[in-house]
Parts: sequence; structure tokens; C-alpha cells
Amino acid sequence: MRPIAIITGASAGFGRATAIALARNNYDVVITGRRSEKLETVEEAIRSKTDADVLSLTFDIRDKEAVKEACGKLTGKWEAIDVLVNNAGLAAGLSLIHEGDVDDWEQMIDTNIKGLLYITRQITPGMVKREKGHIINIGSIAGKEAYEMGNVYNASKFAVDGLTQAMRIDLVDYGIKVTAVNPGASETEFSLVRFKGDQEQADKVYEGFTPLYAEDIAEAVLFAVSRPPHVNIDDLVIMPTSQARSRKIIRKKT
Ligand code: NDP
Ligand code: 8X3
Repeated sequence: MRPIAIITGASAGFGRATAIALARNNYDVVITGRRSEKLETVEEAIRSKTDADVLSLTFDIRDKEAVKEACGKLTGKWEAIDVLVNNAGLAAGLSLIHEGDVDDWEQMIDTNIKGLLYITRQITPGMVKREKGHIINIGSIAGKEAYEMGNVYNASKFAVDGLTQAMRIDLVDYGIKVTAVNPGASETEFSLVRFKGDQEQADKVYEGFTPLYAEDIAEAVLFAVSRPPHVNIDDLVIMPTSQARSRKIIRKKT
């Protein structure tokens, strides 16, 4: 039987690339997100390129009841989840702390922290029962060091770092692996979302250097899940070569 992975936020970016990479490497995949039309394109890509079985679940990860209801659909062959990739997340805005938008703050906290917890709470009891499983939390360099105007996004990713450490401790008795993958600047829909659809502002983030791409992070997830049973990758920080710190990026003048 093929192992099963559930990837949150698989309609774009890292999640999409990770779902495709896992499907190419013998996993059947459950893909989640809010945009069903985007999930359909990921389903098509997986079906056309691999033999994997794929199940799309459309829900907002901030909605506790919706998460519960969606996970209730994981029956039959989909019940025994081997890998949970907690990836759904976002940054909303970039403002000094005294100028921040409280709605943006709530969106980040509700998605990056509470959403991650809601789905983890649904999926981990089965892993504990089976004494088998692997949780990959997508953190960030923003969860390792704060940067100017990062404040609440930083805090949400520091929380992911803390939760990863806590999950590792709580789940080690049950043979469950827990890994954090913490990327630096990566060109996905991330900046377009952060700047609320302002493409020009989003493009500026990646100007003059080569950022990471979604496939780079998918490969890291694949590496972590393909280690032998006695090896757990606890914490990976992956940066573009030109980025040494959050705000130390070498850019070529154009
Ligand atoms: P994208 O914007 O490309 O993808 C984000 C994914 O999260 C989408 O599939 C989106 O799906 C999903 N998502 C967002 N909000 C919700 C929600 N409320 N409910 C369900 N799904 C949601 O960004 P990335 O791929 O770059 O981001 C993935 C993760 O990586 C995030 O946690 C981000 O913080 C982190 N990260 C990103 C970095 C970067 O530079 N790009 C660097 C370090 C970490 P939909 O809109 O369909 O709901
Ligand atoms: C995304 C990377 O540096 O834009 O987590 O916060 S950064």
C-alpha cells in the first residue's frame, strides 16, 4: 500500500510543489486549500504526471468546524495518514508595530498558528494510535530572527518553531517524527498575498538575486520523509545563497 500524505495549502507555492513531489515518490496525497479551482489544477498535474491517488479537501483552515468536517472525510484508505505537512500560511502586510492592521494580525495568527493546531489536533490521534507518522511544519527564517516590520508574522513563525519543539517532545514516545523546514526568501504567491495583490511591490522582493523556488522546499520535505526509521530531521533552515539573514540580501544592481 502506498503511504498517504496530507499537505495543507497545496493550491499554490510550497504546498503545490510538495504535493507533486510526494505524488511522484509513491505517496497518495490529500491536498487542501480554500481555492477549489486551484486545487483542481494541482489534481490534474498529479494525475497526468504520476500514478498517485489524490483527494482534494476545500476549506478555510481558520475555521475549526470546517477543519473537523473535512478531516471527517478521511475514511477508508485515506484514514491512515503517514505524513502531515503543515504548510498553509501567509504574511499579511508589512508595518511597524504601532501602525499595523489588527485584521491582518488576526489573519496571520488564525492561519499560521491556530489553523496549524486545528488540523494537527485532527490528524495526530490516528498517528499516536498507529505509533507511526511524520509531521512537517513549514516555519520560516522569520521564525528564527525578527526583522523590521515583520512583528506579528515573526511571532506567528516563532510560534511554529516552539510548537515544532513541543510536538517533537510530546510525540517521541509514539515513534512519530517531527520536522521543521524553515525557508528564506522564496518566490511563490507569498509576496503577492502579503502586499494584497500589488504585483510591483511583490516583484521588488525578489529583484536582483535568485530566491528559492517552491521545488527547493519540496525537495527538502522529500529528504526529511525519506530518511530511514532511526533518523529524524529536527530543524532545517534553507536560504537563497545571496541571503545571509532576513534583511541581508546581496542584490545585483540593474
Ligand atoms: P503561497 O501564498 O504561494 O501559498 C500559501 C498556501 O496557503 C496557499 O495554498 C493557500 O491556499 C494556503 N492558505 C493560506 N491561507 C489559508 C487559509 N486560511 N485556509 C486554507 N489555506 C490557506 O505561499 P508559500 O507557498 O510561500 O507559503 C507556504 C508557507 O511557507 C506559509 O506558511 C509561509 O508562511 C511559509 N514561508 C514562505 C516563505 C516565502 O518566502 N515564500 C518563506 C518561509 C516560509 P488558498 O489561498 O487556496 O487557501
Ligand atoms: C517568509 C520569509 O523573510 O519574507 O517567511 O519573512 S520573510
